[in-house]
Order: sequence, then structure tokens, then C-alpha cells
Amino acid sequence: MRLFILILLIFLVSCQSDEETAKTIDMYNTSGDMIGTAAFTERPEGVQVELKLEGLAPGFHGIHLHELPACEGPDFKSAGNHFNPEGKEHGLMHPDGAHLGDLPNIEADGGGLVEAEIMLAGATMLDGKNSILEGEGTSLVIHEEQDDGVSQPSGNSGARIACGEVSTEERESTSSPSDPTQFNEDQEE
Ligand SMILES: [Cu+2]
Ligand SMILES: [Zn+2]
Repeated sequence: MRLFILILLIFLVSCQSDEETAKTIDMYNTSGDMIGTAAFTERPEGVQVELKLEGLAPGFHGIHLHELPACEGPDFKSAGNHFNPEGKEHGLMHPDGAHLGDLPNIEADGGGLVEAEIMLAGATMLDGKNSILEGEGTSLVIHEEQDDGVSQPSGNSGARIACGEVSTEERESTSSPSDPTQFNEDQEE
């Protein structure tokens, strides 16, 4: 009987942590149209990001995790700077880098499609300062140009063209408790 309870407990605990170590978000372009999804999964070496996107210009695009869960178009400046809890310089090739939110460039094919798996090395999803859900969360931002891996603060990657909020709150269920004047611009629904 004691063994049964122990097994039951382990089962319950593992169910619980599953919910916190995997999350899929929707990505939106500057017009507010959904262009695909990003699925986050915690792995021993970091958080894996599986991307399925459409409608991008063919070629390479910079992509980063930014510090605030706020994708307000059309410029997505609301997402803030790159997620950088360790106070490093920008760029995967920078000697004093990289931001925790820095990711390798993604490539859209001739039809504008992206199917890619990239890794946020050293990041987590559970509690801790390196958690992508730390505080209110973060956001995933795609840029117009490719990231050169060394220039500050964002690798010369140009305008922000797509964004998705990585938050513990579902977008639909938040009743916008923050500054109401910021929610009058073209939010979803
Ligand atoms: Cu960025
Ligand atoms: Zn960066």
C-alpha cells in the first residue's frame, strides 16, 4: 500500500511538471495576422524551440527571445530588449556574449516557409532567473534581416516583423490589468 501511494505521488508530480516544461505559442506579423507557431520544450541543455511559420520573405532572419511578454504592433517595441538575465553582450559570435535570448538565424525557403528546431542554450522553463517564463514572461521576435552575431544591441537585424508572447497567462484570458491606454491600438479581437 505504501509503495502504491509512492508511485501515485511520483505520477502526480511528473504530470504537474510536464505542463510547465512544454508550451506552444502563436506568432503574429505586423498586421496582426497569425503566421504560425513556436513550441518550447525544456531539455537538459536548454529550451528547444520548434518553429512552423509561413509568409516570411525568403532568406535568413534574426530571431531572439525579448524581455517582455508584449507584442504590440506594428513595431513590437513593447517587447523590450533581448532577454539577458546574465548581463552579457549581444551575439552568438561575440567574445562577451551571448544574451540568453540570442538564437541562430532561421531561413525561410522560396515560398516563405520556415520549419526549424533551434535551442535557447542554458535557458529553462521552470522557476529561476534563466526561465523564459520568469516574471510575467518573455516574447519571441523575428527580424527583417539576418543577425550578424556581433553588432550591438541586436546584430543589425533590422525591423521586428513578427512576435509571439511567451507568458504563463493565456492571451485570451488576460483582462488587460495594465495601462488601458496601451490597449486601444490594434490588439487581437
Ligand atoms: Cu530581436
Ligand atoms: Zn541579443
